[in-house]
Amino acid sequence: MERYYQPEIECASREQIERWQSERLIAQVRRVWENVPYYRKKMEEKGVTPEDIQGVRDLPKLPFLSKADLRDAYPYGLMGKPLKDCVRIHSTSGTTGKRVVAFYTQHDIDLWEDCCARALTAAGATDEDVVQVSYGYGLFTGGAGLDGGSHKVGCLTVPMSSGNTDRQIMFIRDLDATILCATPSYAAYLGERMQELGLGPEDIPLKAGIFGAEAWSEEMRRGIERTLGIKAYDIYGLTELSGPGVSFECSCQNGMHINEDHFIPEIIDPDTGEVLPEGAQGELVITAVDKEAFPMIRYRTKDICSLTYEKCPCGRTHVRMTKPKGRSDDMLIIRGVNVFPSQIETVLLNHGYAANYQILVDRVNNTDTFEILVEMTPEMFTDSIGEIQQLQKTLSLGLNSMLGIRPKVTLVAPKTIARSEGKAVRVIDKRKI
Ligand code: DLL
Repeated sequence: MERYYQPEIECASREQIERWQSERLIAQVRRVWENVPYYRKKMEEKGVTPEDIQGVRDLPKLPFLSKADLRDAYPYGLMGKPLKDCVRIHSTSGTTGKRVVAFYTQHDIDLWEDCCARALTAAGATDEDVVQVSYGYGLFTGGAGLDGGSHKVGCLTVPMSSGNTDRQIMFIRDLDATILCATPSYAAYLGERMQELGLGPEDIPLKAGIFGAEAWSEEMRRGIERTLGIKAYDIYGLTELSGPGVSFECSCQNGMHINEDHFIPEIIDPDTGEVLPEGAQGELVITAVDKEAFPMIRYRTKDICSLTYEKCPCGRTHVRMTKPKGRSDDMLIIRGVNVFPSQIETVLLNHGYAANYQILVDRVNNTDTFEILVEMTPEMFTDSIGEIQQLQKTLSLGLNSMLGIRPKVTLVAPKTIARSEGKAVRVIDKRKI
């Protein structure tokens, strides 16, 4: 049995990690200065040259890159290598504006797969495992990333992609799949479908799942762990920074280790851009120090989280980030109150509902309307109007105490909210602001 564990990197001392980061940062800044006119101009505007960057501590001197820059420079303006050296593109699932298109050299693919292999290993994978990859394949990074990582670990890889849920369940059972990779909402749906088919956790051989690409709560984790009979691990990443595997959970399930030999994290105040101290919550900014084709420096992820350098019992020394509680741009401002979909999910799951809900926001007569459609589970289904009204009221009050604003809650029959095979669509905001 072989494991793809690299303790010399993953458990390196802080001094060693910073030495690697500094060396790689200095070289990356120089490469970008020479090869990416768009970023060089940004550096010139900020009055900084490669000579000013002598190590990680100089990172704050560099300008940020944001999604707006990616849009400005679309599609080729941020490339660090000529097209002939690139071997792949991937793209985001974003629905508004131009999609992000990211480029990869073979070296970039190797380091990305390395990150995904570490994530699988942290979830217990060895070359004896069968990994079913149920993230979408294609432009989305989920399928290709975990597939590549699974190959690196030496697992038998089942490239299922998403969809056709009954066939997914059949393959898990027939091929003895031990690890499932999917979005958490799709994993929850698989569990629901299994229950409908009369199957319990004892009927499937899965032992672990690697779920990410969208925010999910601890309550949702417990639900998936229960219905699938597995340990559910979080994995984080974004297309601009290769894809899944920027960070991943270890068996302690207490924050995601950022692959610090490849990525340097910072937390900033999203309004002022000021770098915040360890433990403070803010926007995650990542510098990719050895990506070649799409070299992101101080990229603003928009994801809100915090960092801890505290020792992790698993032995890995790479810094941990908390689960992103939502994106600063996913945050809804309703009647002036900041609302994150994840807060709503927590309340619903605490009240025994499944995470099938949709948030509807509109503006009528200059006032925001705020309604949440919540699916009843088959066990709690009732068609007594009195009972439904009582349940709606209880939920609405529960949400009010979490959010500081009271939504209208409408309970709907089981299975009426459309399921997604990829990322769930949680918010429908019809306001034209
Ligand atoms: O979602 C990459 C990915 C694929 C990650 C599979 C994990 C597993 P994008 O489509 O570019 O890439 O979306 C990136 O998704 O900025 C976060 O807002 C969100 N996101 C990704 N992972 C998590 C997570 C992929 N574990 C955007 N928790 C990011 C919360 C996540 N949000």
